[in-house]
Amino acid sequence: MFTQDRLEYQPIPLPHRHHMSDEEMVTAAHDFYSFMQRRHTVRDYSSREVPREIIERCILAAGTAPSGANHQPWHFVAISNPEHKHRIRLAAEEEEKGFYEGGASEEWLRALEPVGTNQEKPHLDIAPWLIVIFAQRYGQFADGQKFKNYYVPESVGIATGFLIAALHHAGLASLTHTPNPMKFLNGLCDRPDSEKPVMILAVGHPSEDATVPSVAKIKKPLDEILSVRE
Ligand code: IYR
Repeated sequence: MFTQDRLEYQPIPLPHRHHMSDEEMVTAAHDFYSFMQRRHTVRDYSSREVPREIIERCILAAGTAPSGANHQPWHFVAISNPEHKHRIRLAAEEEEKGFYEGGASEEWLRALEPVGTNQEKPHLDIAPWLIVIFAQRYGQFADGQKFKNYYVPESVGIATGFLIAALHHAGLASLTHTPNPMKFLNGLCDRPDSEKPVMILAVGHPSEDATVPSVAKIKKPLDEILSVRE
């Protein structure tokens, strides 16, 4: 919803079409699966810088995601400024301390054991970019008038998935980080209260000695995640 003027339904010819045989599509599906299998959630980053243009293009790719009524209820804040990143780290670690030292249930902490997380979040300093993702419950016209957004968590989830895949395609690693609670991000990112912080995506290149938890590579087999009725 970009304008207060009433937008009308106006069909246009489908702008792009695939022209692939079934064989080509099978190959493409296999190739994409292999490509996505090579994506790893990375917690250890090198200090190698990442040009802003790559981040901007990946955000544009995320912005192509489908959304409720095409309202695109998301906002991304990309931060490379070291002081700004450090402020986020300090605030996130403060929240995480509360989480790991009593806020989280025993069951939750047990679930996180094989992932190996704790309250230390050095990636928030070291990763060259932090992308903070906000969900907009309401949109706002230039004059301040509000309008409702629809299917907001679904829409932002899809856009975030696109973003993670776009970053991987561009040769970058990322980490979905969700400090608990996250409201401090509104203040630190200068975003209105009507927006809900969804996650911080740390983005960069893995360090030489980067590791991943072995459990992260155990993915459910097809027969567990798919039922087919033919
Ligand atoms: N926010 C905490 C805890 C955490 C929770 C889940 I669910 C994870 O998959 C990973 C971590 C942290 O970032 O450490």
